[in-house]
Amino acid sequence: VAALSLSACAAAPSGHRVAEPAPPQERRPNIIFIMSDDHAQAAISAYGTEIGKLAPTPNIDRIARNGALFENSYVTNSLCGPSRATMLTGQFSHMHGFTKNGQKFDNASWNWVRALGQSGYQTAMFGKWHLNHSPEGAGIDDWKVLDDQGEYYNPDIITPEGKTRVEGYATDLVTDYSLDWLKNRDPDKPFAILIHHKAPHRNFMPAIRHIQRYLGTEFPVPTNYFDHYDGRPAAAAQEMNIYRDMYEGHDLKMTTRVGTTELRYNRWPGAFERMTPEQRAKWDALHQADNDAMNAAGLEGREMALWKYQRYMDEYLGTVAAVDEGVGRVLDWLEASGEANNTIVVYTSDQGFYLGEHGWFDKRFMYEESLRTPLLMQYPGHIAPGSHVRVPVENVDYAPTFLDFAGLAPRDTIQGRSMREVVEGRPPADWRKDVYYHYYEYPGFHSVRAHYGVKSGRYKLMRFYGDINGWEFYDLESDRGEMHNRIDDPAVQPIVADLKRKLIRLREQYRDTDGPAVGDPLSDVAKGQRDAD
Ligand code: SGN
Ligand code: CA
Repeated sequence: VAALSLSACAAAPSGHRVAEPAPPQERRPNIIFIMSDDHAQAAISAYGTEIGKLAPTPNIDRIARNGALFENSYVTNSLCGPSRATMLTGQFSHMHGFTKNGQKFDNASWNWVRALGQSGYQTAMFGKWHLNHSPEGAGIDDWKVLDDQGEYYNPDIITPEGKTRVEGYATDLVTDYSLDWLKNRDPDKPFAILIHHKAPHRNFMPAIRHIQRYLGTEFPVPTNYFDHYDGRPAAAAQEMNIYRDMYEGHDLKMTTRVGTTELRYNRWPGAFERMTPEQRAKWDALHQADNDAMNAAGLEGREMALWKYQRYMDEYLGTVAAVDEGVGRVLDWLEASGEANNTIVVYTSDQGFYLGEHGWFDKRFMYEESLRTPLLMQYPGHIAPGSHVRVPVENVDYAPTFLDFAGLAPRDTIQGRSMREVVEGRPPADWRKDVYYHYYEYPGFHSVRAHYGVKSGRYKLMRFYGDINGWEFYDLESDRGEMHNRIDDPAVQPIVADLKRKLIRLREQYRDTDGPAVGDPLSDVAKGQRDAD
């Protein structure tokens, strides 16, 4: 019945829908859009990963059980601001203009949340916005956001009234704000709520109750943890090694010596200084024995690198635990509210993240772990429980999907495509086969060079440009870890030529003229740099 009423709604002219709210039995679906920050697919148990077995996410997994898990979900630019702007507008970075963090998103530009609001939805956003100061002017009815990147403990919260420091743990606060809004909203309107957590973003600070959750759990070290980056100059030039580039105090919470709580190098002490004395005392006490043991052992070289990997996993996955609990609280509320059958729930992240693959943390590269992002979606009666979506989707597809489910007409500025048929189990024959990617932020944190590329089935072709100028080619079927750049292998030249043709077509289709043209010779470094500016 719900499906019929939706298509009836979609067929009506848009003016009609705005003026006359649909009768109750034809209510348009609510949308709960939950997003975390830097959450790798590998850290979600529904994805069937080794880490997921040791650090399960039972509540996020409920969404997959109730609905669909996207096996091939990608971002167009693996960085916070660009990805969020893409999700709001349905456009690639070069079209919405937010190519690098630190740029400003024009809140007045079109976004799907405002469009739903204008058509009769009640809308809200809680958590990390990070597109500029706040969502003021973005057409969202109610919001409370974290300041900039947000802090884990006692974060500064920006509301339309101003900025205040609130005591509590960010993930719990964002969940509390969201539930409070859901319980007090206008019951006669459909709603769309954005619940956007800071976790598990750097500097990975778990809630007190989760600090020791994974102490003693031995996580499997990725086989390419000690990668030497042969044949991959951009991978060699990055600054995102766990063992070399993490700040030992800030990121890994390592102390200087046995018996002290004094942290090692900590570039931004504010994250700890803002804790209350009680929080800090508990924090220190819960880390003490493990830190003392590390200092007493006098670890060096390889042993220290392996210790750091385990500590990184403890902290990162510790922050995921609170996100998972928050998702559980929202789903529990939804089930008790009677709205579950008429509500779409989405769980995603602004991009993936490295959990030690290639020795890394952070994201940015077009390699699999950060190109991929988790995506799970439930909508009872429309999405079959336990279904798997295998076709490639990208974060440009979110906005048109929400419009479609809300019965609104698509917009020609949107470059993505509604995933509705895909998720309802009838993917259109002409669905995309190739995934286009473009990363810009260089110079910048972690020194990842600008690059664009295409992923087409088992193959991937990437073009780095600027001061490191070159192509990379991978066959993911024989080289899942992307360790062997076969760009010069004569055997694959026909495939490379085909991928270059695809890349030319994609850049035309999406109107991306940034960076060097596909046909530009590699020696033309200066041109690459000019175009990158
Ligand atoms: C911060 C992090 C970086 C991270 C960027 C971008 N440092 O600067 O490690 O790459 O954010 O992240 S931190 O120690 O200050 O957190 S993003 O999610 O906003 O794109
Ligand atoms: Ca992020």
